[in-house]
Amino acid sequence: MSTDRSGSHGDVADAVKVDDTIRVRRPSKVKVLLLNDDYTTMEFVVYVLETVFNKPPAEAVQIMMKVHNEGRGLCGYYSHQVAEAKVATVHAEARSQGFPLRCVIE
Ligand code: TYC
Repeated sequence: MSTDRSGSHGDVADAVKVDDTIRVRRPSKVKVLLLNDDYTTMEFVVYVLETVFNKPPAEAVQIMMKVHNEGRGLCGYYSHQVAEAKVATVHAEARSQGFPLRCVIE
């Protein structure tokens, strides 16, 4: 059985250009994490979780304590663009208050 559907005009391979470009697929959502340090106050971290990451107060305290005890904790999953903006907001607010708090995308 023939697979040549080009009619009587010869070789399909010569007539058709195949677009075999491999495109990069970035994950649609990324993790945003807070990291522990010895200087940022617990109150400020809870404030950040409530205001930047929209966490209810009890959950904000839980996440803050997890970061404090385990070194890092999940703030949420966001598009890469939103995640970058949240990290920038956290760093700007922390620096404005003199805290070294770090927030990262993973
Ligand atoms: N470890 C800090 C303290 O004892 C509190 C803290 C929690 C700091 C979470 C950063 O992401 C953090 N004051």
